[in-house]
Amino acid sequence: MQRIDDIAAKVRRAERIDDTEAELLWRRAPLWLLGELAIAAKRRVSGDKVYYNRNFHIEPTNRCVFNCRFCSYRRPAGSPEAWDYTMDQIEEIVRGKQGRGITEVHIVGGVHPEHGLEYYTDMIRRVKALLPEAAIKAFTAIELSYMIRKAGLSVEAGLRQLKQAGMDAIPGGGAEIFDDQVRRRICPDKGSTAEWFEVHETAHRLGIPTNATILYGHVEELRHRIDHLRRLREQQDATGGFNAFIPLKYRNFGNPMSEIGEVSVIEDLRMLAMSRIYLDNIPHIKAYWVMYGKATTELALAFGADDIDGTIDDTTKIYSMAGADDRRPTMSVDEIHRIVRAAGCRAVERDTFYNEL
Ligand code: V47
Repeated sequence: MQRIDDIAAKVRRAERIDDTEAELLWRRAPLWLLGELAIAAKRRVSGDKVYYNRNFHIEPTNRCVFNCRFCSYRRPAGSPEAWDYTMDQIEEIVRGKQGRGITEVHIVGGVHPEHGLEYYTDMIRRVKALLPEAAIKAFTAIELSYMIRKAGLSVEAGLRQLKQAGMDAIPGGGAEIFDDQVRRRICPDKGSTAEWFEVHETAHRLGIPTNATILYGHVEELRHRIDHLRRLREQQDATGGFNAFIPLKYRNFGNPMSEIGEVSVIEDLRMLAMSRIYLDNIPHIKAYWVMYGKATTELALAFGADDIDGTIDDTTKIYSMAGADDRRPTMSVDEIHRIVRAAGCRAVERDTFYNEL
Protein backbone atom coordinates (compact mmCIF):
# COMPACT_ATOMS: atom_id res chain seq x y z
CA MET A 1 0.00 0.00 0.00
CA GLN A 2 1.11 3.49 -0.79
CA ARG A 3 2.46 5.45 2.12
CA ILE A 4 1.18 8.84 3.22
CA ASP A 5 4.70 10.20 2.63
CA ASP A 6 4.63 9.18 -1.04
CA ILE A 7 1.27 10.83 -1.62
CA ALA A 8 2.42 13.95 0.22
CA ALA A 9 5.52 14.09 -1.99
CA LYS A 10 3.27 13.88 -5.05
CA VAL A 11 1.14 16.80 -3.83
CA ARG A 12 4.28 18.82 -3.11
CA ARG A 13 5.39 18.20 -6.71
CA ALA A 14 1.96 19.55 -7.82
CA GLU A 15 0.96 16.18 -9.28
CA ARG A 16 -2.68 15.17 -9.39
CA ILE A 17 -3.82 12.57 -6.84
CA ASP A 18 -6.38 9.87 -7.59
CA ASP A 19 -9.38 8.82 -5.51
CA THR A 20 -7.59 6.05 -3.61
CA GLU A 21 -4.80 8.44 -2.68
CA ALA A 22 -7.33 11.07 -1.67
CA GLU A 23 -9.10 8.59 0.59
CA LEU A 24 -5.88 7.53 2.27
CA LEU A 25 -4.77 11.11 2.83
CA TRP A 26 -8.21 12.13 4.12
CA ARG A 27 -8.43 9.21 6.56
CA ARG A 28 -4.85 8.95 7.75
CA ALA A 29 -2.84 12.13 7.30
CA PRO A 30 -2.38 14.22 10.43
CA LEU A 31 -4.13 17.59 10.33
CA TRP A 32 -0.83 19.50 10.28
CA LEU A 33 0.23 17.65 7.11
CA LEU A 34 -3.06 18.40 5.33
CA GLY A 35 -2.59 22.05 6.32
CA GLU A 36 0.96 22.12 4.96
CA LEU A 37 -0.01 20.49 1.65
CA ALA A 38 -3.12 22.63 1.19
CA ILE A 39 -1.22 25.84 1.93
CA ALA A 40 1.48 24.86 -0.58
CA ALA A 41 -1.22 24.22 -3.20
CA LYS A 42 -2.97 27.50 -2.32
CA ARG A 43 0.29 29.45 -2.57
CA ARG A 44 0.89 28.15 -6.08
CA VAL A 45 -2.41 29.75 -7.15
CA SER A 46 -2.70 32.90 -5.06
CA GLY A 47 0.50 33.41 -3.04
CA ASP A 48 -0.27 35.12 0.25
CA LYS A 49 -3.50 36.70 -1.04
CA VAL A 50 -6.97 36.09 0.33
CA TYR A 51 -9.78 37.50 -1.77
CA TYR A 52 -12.99 39.19 -0.69
CA ASN A 53 -15.62 41.34 -2.33
CA ARG A 54 -18.21 44.01 -1.49
CA ASN A 55 -21.46 42.20 -1.97
CA PHE A 56 -24.96 41.70 -0.69
CA HIS A 57 -27.64 39.07 -1.20
CA ILE A 58 -31.23 39.28 -2.36
CA GLU A 59 -33.40 36.33 -1.33
CA PRO A 60 -36.63 37.06 -3.20
CA THR A 61 -38.68 34.30 -1.59
CA ASN A 62 -38.54 31.41 0.86
CA ARG A 63 -41.41 29.59 -0.79
CA CYS A 64 -40.16 26.54 -2.63
CA VAL A 65 -41.56 23.70 -4.71
CA PHE A 66 -38.94 21.34 -3.25
CA ASN A 67 -38.73 19.86 0.25
CA CYS A 68 -35.03 19.47 1.04
CA ARG A 69 -34.68 17.84 4.44
CA PHE A 70 -31.63 19.93 5.38
CA CYS A 71 -33.35 23.25 4.65
CA SER A 72 -34.28 25.54 7.55
CA TYR A 73 -35.34 28.36 5.27
CA ARG A 74 -38.34 27.15 3.29
CA ARG A 75 -41.87 28.08 4.41
CA PRO A 76 -45.16 27.07 2.80
CA ALA A 77 -47.39 29.73 1.24
CA GLY A 78 -49.61 31.29 3.90
CA SER A 79 -47.11 30.76 6.74
CA PRO A 80 -46.52 33.96 8.74
CA GLU A 81 -42.79 33.39 8.13
CA ALA A 82 -43.09 33.07 4.33
CA TRP A 83 -42.00 36.01 2.18
CA ASP A 84 -42.33 36.82 -1.46
CA TYR A 85 -40.87 40.22 -2.36
CA THR A 86 -42.52 42.40 -4.97
CA MET A 87 -40.32 44.09 -7.58
CA ASP A 88 -40.81 47.34 -5.68
CA GLN A 89 -39.44 45.74 -2.50
CA ILE A 90 -36.47 44.33 -4.41
CA GLU A 91 -35.74 47.75 -5.91
CA GLU A 92 -36.00 49.25 -2.43
CA ILE A 93 -33.35 46.81 -1.14
CA VAL A 94 -31.04 47.69 -4.01
CA ARG A 95 -31.53 51.46 -3.58
CA GLY A 96 -30.44 51.04 0.02
CA LYS A 97 -27.09 49.68 -1.19
CA GLN A 98 -26.23 52.38 -3.73
CA GLY A 99 -23.06 54.41 -3.26
CA ARG A 100 -21.21 51.79 -1.22
CA GLY A 101 -18.85 50.39 -3.82
CA ILE A 102 -20.82 47.16 -4.18
CA THR A 103 -19.39 45.00 -6.99
CA GLU A 104 -21.65 41.93 -6.74
CA VAL A 105 -25.31 41.18 -6.07
CA HIS A 106 -25.92 37.53 -5.18
CA ILE A 107 -29.55 36.52 -5.85
CA VAL A 108 -30.87 33.13 -4.67
CA GLY A 109 -34.05 31.95 -3.04
CA GLY A 110 -36.60 29.19 -3.03
CA VAL A 111 -37.84 27.68 -6.28
CA HIS A 112 -41.10 29.57 -6.59
CA PRO A 113 -44.02 27.63 -8.08
CA GLU A 114 -45.61 30.49 -10.01
CA HIS A 115 -43.08 32.91 -11.47
CA GLY A 116 -42.14 32.67 -15.14
CA LEU A 117 -38.77 33.34 -16.76
CA GLU A 118 -39.76 36.96 -17.59
CA TYR A 119 -40.16 37.62 -13.86
CA TYR A 120 -36.49 36.71 -13.35
CA THR A 121 -35.17 38.55 -16.41
CA ASP A 122 -37.17 41.61 -15.29
CA MET A 123 -35.69 41.33 -11.78
CA ILE A 124 -32.14 41.17 -13.17
CA ARG A 125 -32.75 44.18 -15.45
CA ARG A 126 -34.12 46.27 -12.58
CA VAL A 127 -31.24 45.41 -10.24
CA LYS A 128 -28.75 46.16 -13.00
CA ALA A 129 -30.41 49.50 -13.78
CA LEU A 130 -29.99 50.61 -10.15
CA LEU A 131 -26.46 49.22 -9.71
CA PRO A 132 -24.92 49.14 -13.18
CA GLU A 133 -21.38 48.77 -11.85
CA ALA A 134 -22.17 45.54 -9.94
CA ALA A 135 -22.06 42.03 -11.41
CA ILE A 136 -25.15 39.90 -10.90
CA LYS A 137 -24.44 36.36 -9.70
CA ALA A 138 -27.85 34.81 -9.75
CA PHE A 139 -29.85 31.65 -9.16
CA THR A 140 -28.66 28.16 -8.34
CA ALA A 141 -28.62 25.61 -11.15
CA ILE A 142 -31.73 24.06 -9.61
CA GLU A 143 -33.65 27.35 -9.74
CA LEU A 144 -32.39 27.94 -13.28
CA SER A 145 -33.27 24.49 -14.51
CA TYR A 146 -36.80 24.81 -13.10
CA MET A 147 -37.54 28.29 -14.49
CA ILE A 148 -36.07 27.47 -17.90
CA ARG A 149 -37.91 24.15 -18.25
CA LYS A 150 -41.15 25.79 -17.14
CA ALA A 151 -40.68 28.32 -19.95
CA GLY A 152 -40.39 25.42 -22.41
CA LEU A 153 -36.85 26.38 -23.44
CA SER A 154 -33.59 24.48 -23.75
CA VAL A 155 -31.05 25.23 -21.02
CA GLU A 156 -28.94 27.03 -23.60
CA ALA A 157 -31.77 29.25 -24.83
CA GLY A 158 -32.84 30.06 -21.26
CA LEU A 159 -29.33 30.95 -20.11
CA ARG A 160 -28.88 33.15 -23.19
CA GLN A 161 -32.00 35.14 -22.23
CA LEU A 162 -30.82 35.54 -18.64
CA LYS A 163 -27.35 36.55 -19.78
CA GLN A 164 -28.85 39.05 -22.16
CA ALA A 165 -30.83 40.53 -19.24
CA GLY A 166 -27.61 40.99 -17.23
CA MET A 167 -26.87 37.75 -15.38
CA ASP A 168 -23.06 37.71 -15.20
CA ALA A 169 -22.30 34.60 -13.16
CA ILE A 170 -23.98 31.64 -11.46
CA PRO A 171 -23.49 30.73 -7.78
CA GLY A 172 -22.60 27.22 -6.67
CA GLY A 173 -25.68 26.21 -4.69
CA GLY A 174 -27.96 23.25 -5.25
CA ALA A 175 -25.10 20.79 -5.68
CA GLU A 176 -25.58 19.22 -2.23
CA ILE A 177 -24.15 15.72 -2.78
CA PHE A 178 -24.03 14.39 -6.33
CA ASP A 179 -24.47 10.72 -5.38
CA ASP A 180 -28.08 9.81 -6.25
CA GLN A 181 -28.64 7.57 -3.23
CA VAL A 182 -27.54 10.21 -0.72
CA ARG A 183 -29.48 12.83 -2.66
CA ARG A 184 -32.61 10.69 -2.31
CA ARG A 185 -32.16 10.69 1.46
CA ILE A 186 -31.55 14.40 1.98
CA CYS A 187 -33.45 16.06 -0.87
CA PRO A 188 -35.60 13.39 -2.55
CA ASP A 189 -37.68 15.67 -4.80
CA LYS A 190 -35.01 18.22 -5.70
CA GLY A 191 -33.66 18.78 -9.21
CA SER A 192 -31.12 16.10 -10.08
CA THR A 193 -27.35 15.99 -10.29
CA ALA A 194 -27.69 15.68 -14.10
CA GLU A 195 -29.69 18.93 -14.19
CA TRP A 196 -27.09 20.68 -12.02
CA PHE A 197 -24.29 19.67 -14.38
CA GLU A 198 -26.28 20.50 -17.52
CA VAL A 199 -26.71 24.09 -16.34
CA HIS A 200 -23.05 24.53 -15.33
CA GLU A 201 -21.69 22.85 -18.44
CA THR A 202 -23.89 24.99 -20.69
CA ALA A 203 -23.02 28.17 -18.76
CA HIS A 204 -19.31 27.46 -19.21
CA ARG A 205 -19.81 27.00 -22.96
CA LEU A 206 -21.64 30.36 -23.08
CA GLY A 207 -18.81 32.08 -21.18
CA ILE A 208 -20.75 32.48 -17.93
CA PRO A 209 -18.48 31.66 -14.97
CA THR A 210 -19.94 29.59 -12.15
CA ASN A 211 -19.11 28.30 -8.68
CA ALA A 212 -19.63 24.86 -7.17
CA THR A 213 -20.50 23.72 -3.65
CA ILE A 214 -20.81 20.56 -1.60
CA LEU A 215 -23.10 20.18 1.40
CA TYR A 216 -21.16 17.92 3.76
CA GLY A 217 -21.38 16.59 7.30
CA HIS A 218 -24.77 14.85 7.42
CA VAL A 219 -25.44 11.28 6.22
CA GLU A 220 -22.82 11.08 3.46
CA GLU A 221 -19.69 8.93 3.68
CA LEU A 222 -16.16 9.87 2.69
CA ARG A 223 -16.52 8.06 -0.66
CA HIS A 224 -19.47 10.32 -1.54
CA ARG A 225 -17.40 13.44 -0.87
CA ILE A 226 -14.58 12.12 -3.04
CA ASP A 227 -17.03 11.14 -5.79
CA HIS A 228 -18.44 14.69 -5.63
CA LEU A 229 -14.98 16.25 -5.98
CA ARG A 230 -14.08 13.86 -8.82
CA ARG A 231 -17.15 14.83 -10.86
CA LEU A 232 -16.29 18.51 -10.44
CA ARG A 233 -12.64 18.00 -11.38
CA GLU A 234 -13.71 16.12 -14.52
CA GLN A 235 -16.20 18.83 -15.48
CA GLN A 236 -13.55 21.48 -14.94
CA ASP A 237 -11.10 19.58 -17.16
CA ALA A 238 -13.76 19.58 -19.87
CA THR A 239 -15.16 23.13 -19.67
CA GLY A 240 -12.97 25.14 -17.27
CA GLY A 241 -15.65 27.60 -16.11
CA PHE A 242 -15.65 27.07 -12.34
CA ASN A 243 -14.11 30.01 -10.47
CA ALA A 244 -14.48 28.75 -6.92
CA PHE A 245 -15.41 25.71 -4.87
CA ILE A 246 -17.25 26.26 -1.60
CA PRO A 247 -17.58 23.47 0.97
CA LEU A 248 -20.78 24.11 2.93
CA LYS A 249 -21.01 22.56 6.38
CA TYR A 250 -24.43 21.16 7.25
CA ARG A 251 -25.95 23.30 10.03
CA ASN A 252 -28.63 21.47 11.94
CA PHE A 253 -30.95 24.01 13.51
CA GLY A 254 -34.65 24.07 12.61
CA ASN A 255 -34.88 21.54 9.80
CA PRO A 256 -36.21 17.98 9.38
CA MET A 257 -32.69 16.47 9.77
CA SER A 258 -31.95 18.27 13.05
CA GLU A 259 -31.36 15.01 14.91
CA ILE A 260 -28.09 14.74 12.99
CA GLY A 261 -25.33 16.60 14.81
CA GLU A 262 -22.86 18.98 13.22
CA VAL A 263 -19.34 17.82 12.39
CA SER A 264 -16.33 19.20 14.28
CA VAL A 265 -14.20 22.15 13.26
CA ILE A 266 -11.33 19.69 12.73
CA GLU A 267 -13.46 17.92 10.13
CA ASP A 268 -14.22 21.28 8.48
CA LEU A 269 -10.50 21.93 8.18
CA ARG A 270 -9.84 18.47 6.70
CA MET A 271 -12.66 19.06 4.18
CA LEU A 272 -11.18 22.40 3.15
CA ALA A 273 -7.64 21.12 2.88
CA MET A 274 -8.65 18.04 0.87
CA SER A 275 -10.73 20.22 -1.47
CA ARG A 276 -7.67 22.40 -2.14
CA ILE A 277 -5.40 19.38 -2.62
CA TYR A 278 -7.76 17.35 -4.83
CA LEU A 279 -9.27 20.13 -6.98
CA ASP A 280 -6.04 21.09 -8.70
CA ASN A 281 -7.92 22.77 -11.55
CA ILE A 282 -10.43 25.01 -9.73
CA PRO A 283 -8.59 28.23 -8.93
CA HIS A 284 -10.25 29.33 -5.69
CA ILE A 285 -11.48 27.64 -2.52
CA LYS A 286 -13.92 29.78 -0.60
CA ALA A 287 -14.37 29.66 3.18
CA TYR A 288 -17.86 31.16 3.33
CA TRP A 289 -17.60 33.05 6.61
CA VAL A 290 -21.38 33.33 7.11
CA MET A 291 -21.64 29.55 7.36
CA TYR A 292 -18.47 28.84 9.41
CA GLY A 293 -18.57 31.88 11.67
CA LYS A 294 -15.65 34.29 11.90
CA ALA A 295 -13.37 32.24 14.19
CA THR A 296 -13.41 29.11 12.01
CA THR A 297 -12.97 31.28 8.91
CA GLU A 298 -9.69 32.56 10.35
CA LEU A 299 -8.54 28.96 10.81
CA ALA A 300 -9.75 28.03 7.32
CA LEU A 301 -7.15 30.41 5.90
CA ALA A 302 -4.45 28.14 7.33
CA PHE A 303 -5.99 25.15 5.50
CA GLY A 304 -6.02 26.25 1.88
CA ALA A 305 -8.91 28.70 1.49
CA ASP A 306 -8.01 31.81 -0.52
CA ASP A 307 -11.40 33.53 -0.50
CA ILE A 308 -13.80 34.42 2.30
CA ASP A 309 -16.74 35.83 0.27
CA GLY A 310 -17.79 39.36 1.14
CA THR A 311 -19.25 42.08 3.29
CA ILE A 312 -22.84 40.64 3.03
CA ASP A 313 -24.38 43.48 5.03
CA ASP A 314 -26.98 41.37 6.84
CA THR A 315 -28.77 40.30 3.67
CA THR A 316 -28.90 36.51 3.89
CA LYS A 317 -31.08 34.38 6.13
CA ILE A 318 -30.23 30.88 4.85
CA TYR A 319 -27.57 30.33 7.51
CA SER A 320 -28.95 32.35 10.41
CA MET A 321 -32.13 30.26 10.11
CA ALA A 322 -30.01 27.06 10.10
CA GLY A 323 -28.18 27.92 13.33
CA ALA A 324 -25.08 29.92 12.29
CA ASP A 325 -23.62 32.02 15.16
CA ASP A 326 -24.05 35.32 13.41
CA ARG A 327 -27.74 36.17 13.43
CA ARG A 328 -27.20 39.34 11.36
CA PRO A 329 -24.15 38.56 9.24
CA THR A 330 -22.12 41.62 8.30
CA MET A 331 -18.37 42.19 7.96
CA SER A 332 -16.74 45.53 7.40
CA VAL A 333 -13.76 45.77 5.08
CA ASP A 334 -11.63 46.61 8.15
CA GLU A 335 -12.75 43.44 9.90
CA ILE A 336 -12.03 41.35 6.80
CA HIS A 337 -8.52 42.82 6.68
CA ARG A 338 -8.04 42.06 10.39
CA ILE A 339 -9.08 38.40 10.02
CA VAL A 340 -6.93 37.89 6.95
CA ARG A 341 -3.92 39.59 8.57
CA ALA A 342 -4.31 37.46 11.68
CA ALA A 343 -3.93 34.40 9.45
CA GLY A 344 -0.67 35.81 8.04
CA CYS A 345 -2.17 36.63 4.63
CA ARG A 346 -2.94 39.74 2.60
CA ALA A 347 -6.56 40.75 1.93
CA VAL A 348 -7.22 41.66 -1.69
CA GLU A 349 -10.51 43.06 -2.92
CA ARG A 350 -11.74 41.35 -6.07
CA ASP A 351 -14.69 41.54 -8.41
CA THR A 352 -16.88 38.56 -9.34
CA PHE A 353 -14.37 37.49 -12.01
CA TYR A 354 -11.40 37.64 -9.62
CA ASN A 355 -9.97 40.80 -11.12
CA GLU A 356 -8.10 42.61 -8.35
CA LEU A 357 -9.52 46.03 -7.51
O1 V47 B 1 -27.51 24.78 -2.01
C1 V47 B 1 -29.12 25.03 2.78
C2 V47 B 1 -26.97 25.17 1.49
C3 V47 B 1 -26.81 26.44 -0.37
C4 V47 B 1 -28.35 24.41 4.71
O2 V47 B 1 -21.51 30.58 -5.15
C5 V47 B 1 -27.28 24.62 3.86
O3 V47 B 1 -20.42 32.15 -4.13
C6 V47 B 1 -25.82 24.07 5.52
O4 V47 B 1 -24.78 27.86 -2.48
N1 V47 B 1 -26.80 23.82 6.40
C7 V47 B 1 -27.02 27.83 -0.91
N2 V47 B 1 -26.03 24.46 4.26
C8 V47 B 1 -25.84 28.74 -0.57
C9 V47 B 1 -24.76 28.70 -1.63
C10 V47 B 1 -23.68 29.70 -1.63
C11 V47 B 1 -23.35 30.41 -0.50
C12 V47 B 1 -22.33 31.34 -0.55
C13 V47 B 1 -21.65 31.62 -1.72
C14 V47 B 1 -21.99 30.92 -2.86
C15 V47 B 1 -21.27 31.23 -4.13
C16 V47 B 1 -23.00 29.95 -2.83
O5 V47 B 1 -26.94 26.50 1.03
C17 V47 B 1 -27.74 25.34 -0.76
C18 V47 B 1 -27.46 24.32 0.33
O6 V47 B 1 -26.40 23.49 -0.04
N3 V47 B 1 -27.79 24.98 2.67
N4 V47 B 1 -29.48 24.68 4.04
C19 V47 B 1 -28.08 23.98 6.06
N5 V47 B 1 -29.06 23.70 6.92
